[in-house]
Amino acid sequence: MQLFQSPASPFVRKVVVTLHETSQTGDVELVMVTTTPVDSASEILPHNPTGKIPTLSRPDGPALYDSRVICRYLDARAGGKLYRDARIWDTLTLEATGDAIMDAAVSMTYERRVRPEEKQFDGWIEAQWGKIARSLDTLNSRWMSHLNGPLDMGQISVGCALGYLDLRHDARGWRNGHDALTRWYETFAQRPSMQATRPA
Ligand SMILES: N[C@@H](CCC(=O)N[C@@H](CS)C(=O)NCC(=O)O)C(=O)O
Repeated sequence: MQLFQSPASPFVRKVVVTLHETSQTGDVELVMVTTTPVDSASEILPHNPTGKIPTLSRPDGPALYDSRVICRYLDARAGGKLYRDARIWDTLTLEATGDAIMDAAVSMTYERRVRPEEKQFDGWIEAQWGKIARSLDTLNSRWMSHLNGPLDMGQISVGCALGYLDLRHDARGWRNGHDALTRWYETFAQRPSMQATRPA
């Protein structure tokens, strides 16, 4: 299988962390691409019409996208320990929360890096940060018991989202007012899967 990827993408990191956590790194070749909302990588388009990463091509069926589909596929392929039936709705909602932080944070990055300066919209960027700030409050106040439980895809998504905030939006200081989440992330970020996928 081939994973179209770029190491700075938090959505890609979810997938690669999942490969590590399920001992499948040897089954997937990582193919580096550069793709943006206004310039899709041509290598991806035959597999994924949206041009987005991560995209996983596989020999026995159509390519898979987006990260939620790929992670669930890889987990099922490895025996299914990251989406446990007993708490599936919580796991999926936590994964969606991590993904929503990534969506907003990646959008903020694109606004500054891809959109021409004269068209950039500060109010829109602040509204994206508002989504992130509210999500951080919710994680810190309602989700710590789940985050501190057995490893699942919700935790992986939140861990990758927080890692991306450090990478691209460090100046926002996401840790302020989120002590429990900060403590959890300090430990989670030490996992070998997270250490092996740290963006440069
Ligand atoms: N919902 C998608 C989001 C993927 C995504 O937005 N990836 C970004 C890179 S971080 C991308 O490919 N951007 C190019 C584009 O928007 O066309 C997922 O979970 O995989």
